[in-house]
Order: sequence, then structure tokens, then C-alpha cells
Amino acid sequence: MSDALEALLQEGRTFAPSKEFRKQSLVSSAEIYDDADHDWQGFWAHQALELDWHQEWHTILEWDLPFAKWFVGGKLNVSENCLDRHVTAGHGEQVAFHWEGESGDVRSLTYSDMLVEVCRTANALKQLGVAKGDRVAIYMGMVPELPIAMLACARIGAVHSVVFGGFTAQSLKDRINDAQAVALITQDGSWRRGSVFDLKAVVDEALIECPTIAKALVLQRASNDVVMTPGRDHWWHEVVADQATECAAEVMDSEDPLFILYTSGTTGKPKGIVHSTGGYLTQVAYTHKYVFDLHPDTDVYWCTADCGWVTGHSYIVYGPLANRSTSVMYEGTPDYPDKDRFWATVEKYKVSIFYTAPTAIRTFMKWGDEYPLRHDLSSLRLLGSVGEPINPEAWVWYYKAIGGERCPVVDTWWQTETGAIMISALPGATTLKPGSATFPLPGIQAEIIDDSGKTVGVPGGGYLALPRPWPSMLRGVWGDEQRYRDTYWSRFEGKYFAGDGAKTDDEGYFWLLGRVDDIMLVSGHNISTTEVESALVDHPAVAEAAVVGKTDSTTGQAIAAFVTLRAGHDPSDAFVEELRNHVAKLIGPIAKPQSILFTDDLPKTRSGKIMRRLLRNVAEDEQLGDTTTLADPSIVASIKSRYLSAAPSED
Ligand code: 6R9
Repeated sequence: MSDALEALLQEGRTFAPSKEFRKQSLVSSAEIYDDADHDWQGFWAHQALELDWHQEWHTILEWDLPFAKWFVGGKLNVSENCLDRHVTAGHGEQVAFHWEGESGDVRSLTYSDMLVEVCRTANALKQLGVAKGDRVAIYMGMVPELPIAMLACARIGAVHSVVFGGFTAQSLKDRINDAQAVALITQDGSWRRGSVFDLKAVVDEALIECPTIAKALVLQRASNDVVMTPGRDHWWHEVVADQATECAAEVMDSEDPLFILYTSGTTGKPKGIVHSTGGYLTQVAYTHKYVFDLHPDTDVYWCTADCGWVTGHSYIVYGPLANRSTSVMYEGTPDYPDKDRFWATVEKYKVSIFYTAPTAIRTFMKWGDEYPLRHDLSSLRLLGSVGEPINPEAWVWYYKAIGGERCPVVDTWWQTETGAIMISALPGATTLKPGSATFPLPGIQAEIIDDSGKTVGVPGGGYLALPRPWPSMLRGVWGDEQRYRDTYWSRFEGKYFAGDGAKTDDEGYFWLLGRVDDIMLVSGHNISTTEVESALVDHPAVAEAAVVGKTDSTTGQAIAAFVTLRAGHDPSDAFVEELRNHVAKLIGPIAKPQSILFTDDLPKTRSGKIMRRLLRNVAEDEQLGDTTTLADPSIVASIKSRYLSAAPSED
């Protein structure tokens, strides 16, 4: 670590919003929290009024635990809120998406363009027989037609189920069949790191066993050879191009489902998480506006997620469009053609708000500072993080190397199930602490509870629970009410349990500690994976780390660590000792990993989360569990063979 970085990372260093940032920010005082506390339902109603409603609700909230209905009786259409109202207000020429293809081809779509394309696609879907309430599966790469397809479904009241365009035929088939989708929107092939992924071939394999799918709409993107099944498959350019450019939006009930999104699920069959129309849009728009301090006339916003996971739904499509943002959307990988692609893109479009995941940030750290240094990143004014706990070291690197010590970094905690951000700073009002997601947003209540469900005082640690409903909460698990009750509402009576551990410090800041299933028990002490990983990554040579508990006859569990080094550092036995001592120094001897294995990469899901379950299988020398959601399944196989040939060190 450089001295400058070290200085920034000093224990307890906090980051208050700068005067310049506060001056222009939407919220620069904590009053909004008081407003929300005073009348939380009224507060949400106030946020909902930012949207256009065909008919206003008669009841803000009906809460029949665990079932919530928000803005009951209200009528609206999501695509109208995302497109028509901005065009009507005179912003038709504003760019909605600056789209950048992986190979450098570009398209800019204005709000008027988006509206026309969405209407055409909506008309095409109707012509193909899709009706209100039908489920439509979407299996595509990151092309503008993906948000267009989502919005076209929303326009006609069809429920979309986006399946990440990298999942296998089996995963696609399971999701289609669970939702009983009647149509599929896909493309011939998608670009990834310079080559074509043959999406249509995967589709053909999946559809052999998908009896409910009557039609497939196929976008031509990569011009790879595809087989079109007569009667079922239709080219996008043949069906969509000639459609009328207007399509009356279906007036939807606030509680009608907008989409289903299957969680990658670390265990068992994926769950179809159902989201609503009015409550969902209210909270994604509200959080996108205030957490990212969005100024629609001047900001250029870029969320690097894929639309195939919830961050893409809420913070590439629905939140940003509802707020009339100008966004960047990128098709490919961050290292194509070189490791500076993101920074070249920030410079090119003068991105001012940038939202990415800690895994990506740690990868950039691993690659080294030279890549961001090649570019002028002075347009940036705000940075965001989502997906995993961000360790203080990565936070500070992000703040410095990307944000030029000028941009607040908002760490945003939420889940597919919560639909929108729940715990995060408001950048103009909150003093930041690297590694802390800070506080529940105004309108949101979160608490930390113990095994018996009792609230733990401040400071304290335990389970993170949400004791009252919020507008964008999941409305259930598709077709499985019991699973909804069992998974989220059975562990603690009357409270939603998120599955994460968390603690508060003496100032009440929230610190997320990872999934409780991952927490290790060493000699009777609960040790969070996040804290040990964070201590490992604190060492200047370490880029990324994952730790798991493995059965140990003396201590119950022992800590097995998997570590990736930063460019220019080499592993050695002496270095293993140095790292173990580093952890002991930062946390205590109890947290010292028993074994450390150096690896080139860690097994991660497509959305960038480390899959500790598989590392646990490796450490316990068990059969590997389900690997279908991995970004690169070969990584875990190589870790397994290296782990077995390395002798874990003993104390
Ligand atoms: C949005 C998203 C949800 C799980 C969640 C938690 C982890 C997400 C986090 C975070 C610590 C953050 N998580 N953001 N942990 N700090 N800022 O990621 O949804 O894919 O459903 O994952 O991700 O463990 O429970 P999803």
C-alpha cells in the first residue's frame, strides 16, 4: 500500500461530504430522516407522487404479515413513467442510453427513440400472441434491445423474467418452465471478450423441453449461424420493424406483478422473486435519485451491472429511466480490448456517477493503477458499490485511484428480494466510513437482532432483520407461497430475515458481515468471513481473498483462506506466515487462517459474488455442489486440485 493510501485508511478516518459536493446535492442535511420517521407511510406516499398515476391509491399500505400491498387501488404503467412522460415534458431529445458495443460500435438512443422502439416491440409481442399477465422470458446480452424488451413487456402488462445471457440451457429451461413463460426474447449471439457466445443454440437446446413457449423473437446481433424453427422463431428485424410506433399502455394495478427474477440461489432450486408495479417503481426511483444524487440535466450515469441481475433491473432500467437519466450501457467485459476499457469509457462519455461491485474494484486493484491513470476521470463526482461487503482497503483504493479523492463512495446494501437499496449513505448528508454501508435510508427500518429475535443494542452484532414492510419488497416466490413464508419470515417472528449478519459501531453505523451461513465458529468464537477477508486484503500484496470454515477436531472449525495476489507479487512459505500474522495483528490470533492457498482467481457467480459454498466443498474434500451459476467453472476445479496437493500448515 502506498503511504498516501495508508494515511487515508488510518483507523477511524471518516469522510464528511465536501463543501462543493454539499452545495449542489439534493439532500445536504439529516432532516429527511426526521420527516420519514415522523410519518413513514406518508413519506412513501410522498415519494410515490413523484410518479404519474392514472388513478391515485385509496390506501397507502395494507399489511397482512407477511403480505404487503402498497398504494392499493392505484393505477399506472411503468413504461409510461419511464418514457412517455419525459417525452411529453419536452425531453424527447435527451439521450437515455449511450450504448457502447464491445467491439467499439456505438448507438445513442434518446427518450423519443426508446419510446418508438418500445411501442414497436410491444406491438410485435401482441402480434405474437402475448397478452397481459403472460410471462415472457428474456435471454439476451447487454444490447439496447434488452431494456427495450423489458419495457415492451411492461407496456402491455406482460411479466418479464430476464435470465442472465450466460446461463446454461438447463438453467434457462428450469426458469422458463417454473414461470410457464409463453414467449422468449433472445438473440443469435452475444459478444464477450472478442468472441461470440451462441445464445440461440442454448435456446434451441432449452426449448426442447419447454412446452409452454409458443414463440421466440430473435434479435440479430452477432450474425452467427442459427437455426430458425418455422412457426416458433421470428427475427426481430422482420417482426418489429413494420409495427406501428404507438402502442397504448396497459393501465396496471399498483400491485400487478412487473417481473419475476430468479435468484442465483446459493442452495437449492432457484426462487422466482416476484416484484410489483407501483411500490417497486416508487422505491427504485426514490433510491436512485437520492443515493446517487441524480441531476438529470447534467449527470451521465453508468451502472456496470448486467440487466440479468437485479441491479440491472433497478439501476440500469427502471430507476434511471423513471428519473430521466442519461446512462451509459456497455456490452462487454472490462478487459477488452485492454484493462482500461471502463476508464476509457468514463472519459469518452464524461461519466459523472459510476456504480459497480467490490469484486470488480478488487480486480482493478489487482491489475494496478496504471490503467485508470491512462485516462482523465475528472468528470466523476460520485461512486457507488453493491453486491458484497466492500472492504475498507478496496473502498479507499476506489476513492483515491478512481474518484481522485473528490467523490463520495456510497456503499449500497440490498437484495433481489428487497428490490431496491435499503442501507446506504445519502452522499450530501452522510459522513462516510470506508467499509460501512452507513444507515438505513429514510423510510426504511433495519435492525440487528440476536438468536431469540431480540434487538441488540448499539454497538452490537447479530442478524440483520427488517421489521416493517417497504414499497419494493418482494411480493412472494412465484408459485410457492410456503417457500416465501419459510425462507423469509419463519426464523424470526414478524420480521423479514435477510440472511446477512451485521453489526453496528458505537455511532450506530451498519457494517455488513456477509451471509450468516458463511460465519465460522472457531474454538467457540463466531468469526465473520468478511472480517478475515478484509484483514487479508489489507495487506498490500493481496488483491482478493475468500475464507471458509473447515471441520477441525480441536477447534470445531478452522479457517481456510484462498488468496489472490496483486500484480508483481509472488507467493512463498514465508509470505504465508506473514499473512497469517497480519490477520492475527488486525483481528487477533483466533482469526489466523490455518491454511492459505494462493490462486489466480476465485470462484464467483455471474453477478460477481464469491461462492464460498464451493470453497467449503474444496476445503472439506467433498464433492463440488451445483456450479451452474459460476462465471468460470474451471476456476474451482483448478483450486481443488491445487488445494489437494498443498499441505495445509498447522500451528
Ligand atoms: C443487489 C444484490 C444480495 C446479497 C445480500 C448480501 C450481499 C449486496 C451488499 C452486500 C454487503 C453490500 N450484498 N450488497 N453485502 N454490502 N453493499 O446484490 O442482490 O444478488 O440478491 O444479493 O448480496 O449478502 O444479502 P443479490
